[in-house]
Amino acid sequence: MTITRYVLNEQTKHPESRGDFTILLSHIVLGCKYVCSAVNKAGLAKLLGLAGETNVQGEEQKKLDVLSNEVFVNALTSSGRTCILVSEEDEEATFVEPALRGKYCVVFDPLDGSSNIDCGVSIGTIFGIYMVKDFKNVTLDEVLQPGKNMVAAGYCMYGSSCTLVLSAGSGVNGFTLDPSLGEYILTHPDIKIPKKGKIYSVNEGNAKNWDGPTTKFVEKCKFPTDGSSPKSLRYIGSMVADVHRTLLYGGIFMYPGDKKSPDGKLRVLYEVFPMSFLMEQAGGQAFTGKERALDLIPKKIHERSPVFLGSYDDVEDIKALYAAAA
Ligand code: AHM
Ligand code: MG
Repeated sequence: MTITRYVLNEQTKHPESRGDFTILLSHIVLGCKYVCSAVNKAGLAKLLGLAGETNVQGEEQKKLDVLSNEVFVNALTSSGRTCILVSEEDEEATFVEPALRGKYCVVFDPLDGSSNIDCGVSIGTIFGIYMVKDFKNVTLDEVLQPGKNMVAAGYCMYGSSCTLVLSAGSGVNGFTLDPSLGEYILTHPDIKIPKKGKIYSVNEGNAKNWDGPTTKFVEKCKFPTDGSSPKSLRYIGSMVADVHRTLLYGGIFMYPGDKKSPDGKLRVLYEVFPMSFLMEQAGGQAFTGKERALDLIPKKIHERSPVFLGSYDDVEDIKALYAAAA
């Protein structure tokens, strides 16, 4: 089952559908294949290292970040199915020129985990898709919407294999690129996250500045008082890889706020929302420390939020600690 056949099959379940989503997705898939090939060749093609530019968060851009952003902006605009694009790498949203406009807004991080590029650790692309009513008269408000309004979300992980995980609002499916065919094949149908996990994933180097509930939660992971075994710690520092492992093996991934960065690090629109959408679709939960992550209403396109996401029971535990501290 290739991703193309899978999406076409899904389309037949919606007789009113005119194939716009299928076309949009095929352009996203093309972008993922292109970036996958670039990532694989990066060491050889001298794509590693700095591009000499700084992005909107003041971070140095790598050549691969710049390339991936160009690839996705081109793939999405040329699909003729998008009207607004928000990329982590671009300070302003891109309003697609009127002749090429369609009904979808795409928010994306073209290459997440950039600190891992030069040492060959897994990195990925994250995307979320909103649908607008009137694409001829769009405003930025169309993307400043809660994540629960997304119609689809996904990521592609450039790791030991190239894996695309997608949800269009009815479950989560994983596809692996067969390099000999150049096609994504359905390898992980209907992914469900285990109800409880044995792994926690967080940058513990920030522990000094954590709040009470996060500190207590991690303490409980290491020194459980209910007779259960301690959890294992796994932290790659690439959200796509850390979330992918969490989705398949269960457990919890967290990027909490702390005294230095009360809003944490991860960006709401193109990191927190798509991953929270996938988690909920797989039977897990995503929480900000205050509310369900998908209920957040972003005020700015590059807004950040703390996030705790993963297995249902593990997220329940952190929610209980925040409720007790409130
Ligand atoms: P980036 O978008 O600049 O790559 O930053 C996002 C990444 C995530 O992939 C990852 O979860 C996080 O930053 C790791 O941050 P830290 O190095 O602070 O642990
Ligand atoms: Mg990122």
